Amino acid sequence: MDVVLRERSIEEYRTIIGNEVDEIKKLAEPLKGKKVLHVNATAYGGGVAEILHNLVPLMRSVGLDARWRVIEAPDEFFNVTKKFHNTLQGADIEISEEEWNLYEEVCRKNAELIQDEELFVIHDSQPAAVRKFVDLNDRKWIWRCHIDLSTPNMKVWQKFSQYLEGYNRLVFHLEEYFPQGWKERSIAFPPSIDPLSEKNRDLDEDTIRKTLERLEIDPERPLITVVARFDPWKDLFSAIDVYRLVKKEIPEVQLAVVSAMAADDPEGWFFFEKVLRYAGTDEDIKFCTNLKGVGNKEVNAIQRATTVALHTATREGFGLVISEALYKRVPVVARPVGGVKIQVKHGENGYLAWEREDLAGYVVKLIKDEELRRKMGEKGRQTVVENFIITVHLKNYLKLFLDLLR
Ligand code: UPG
Repeated sequence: MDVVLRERSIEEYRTIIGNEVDEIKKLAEPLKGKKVLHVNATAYGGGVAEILHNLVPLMRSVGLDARWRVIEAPDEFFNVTKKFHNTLQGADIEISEEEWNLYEEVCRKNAELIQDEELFVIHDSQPAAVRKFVDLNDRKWIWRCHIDLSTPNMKVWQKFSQYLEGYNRLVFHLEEYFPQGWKERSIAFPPSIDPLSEKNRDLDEDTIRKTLERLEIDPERPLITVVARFDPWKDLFSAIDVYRLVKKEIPEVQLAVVSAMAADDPEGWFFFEKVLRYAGTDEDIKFCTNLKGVGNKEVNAIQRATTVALHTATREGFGLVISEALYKRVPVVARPVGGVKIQVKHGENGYLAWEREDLAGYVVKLIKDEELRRKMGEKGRQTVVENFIITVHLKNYLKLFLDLLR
């Protein structure tokens, strides 16, 4: 299924990056009309869909004939690919022969829908094997990995990596994710957030206040926010523990757990239930899910009303939610993992710590010190504008395409 894209113009970004817009247009000149197909597993929920909704229209706006397709697959397929997601980030679980066969079969069927593109960007593990079943060897194939691949389950990786053989380039968020034996074909650049999307653009005070009211969040009391899918690696249990430790010192504190159910994540429902049970009857923990109508605008409003953003993930390819908070001038307290490390500069725009007690200590410090929050907030905004906004990301893709089509 091709995803319907909205219109976007690179000109709209002039207010943010000034004349760099002209540089991007020039860079894209030789790529005019090139057919680029992005393929992933879901049009809704999670970081990859978030990026593609913004990036593909922007690629079109600089002249590329870019499209985005979501693979068609039954629910059982996503049970298997969630296992890939978990094992490739290090989980010790088995994938049966039957599951591998189902995976290949679904990718083979989706490969039949592939036609005459010149460049393919295949995102994450779900559609990776499509390449194996497409005979277009003179085209350029990119595998874009969104997760932390530094410590994969080797048994799964050895088998899975065979599907990557036909790719010209593997793109990771960080160099530390380059797999052994694949370094020459690998490159790294970070993903991005879109400052003009509904998730990140400026909101007026009234919209923010009304959103909080609807979600029963008190705007007068401090708010810790964690935005993360219901996924084992996000460790929402620790986020609740940190909040409880903070509450001992600051009883009026509230916690917003902003979490969506992604269409390609069957495990989400189980985690949702576990996290709810763990939170118990504490009414100051506010669950803000897509089931309650929390979409991009609401996430934006909650992030803007946040006193301190918290992120307790134990593995994180990048973590768009960190940049989303920093861009809104909200300091972030997080664990020093994967892509979080390149966004949060300890003591500058937030704090990094592993243990729950330490994380809670930093949250308390920030809640109590408005001036510190203001200073860190400014630095955070700058970090994102310089490194993690969509125009930087677009440039990196354009350079990669130019390099491959040379
Ligand atoms: N989000 C919502 N509503 C929610 C919860 C999340 O809109 O209730 C959004 C969130 O605002 C963000 C995205 O979903 O835009 C989540 O992205 P991210 O924090 O990056 O996490 P993942 O969904 O796990 O995304 C995967 C990787 C991650 C990487 C991302 C993009 O795990 O590390 O940054 O892909 O490459």
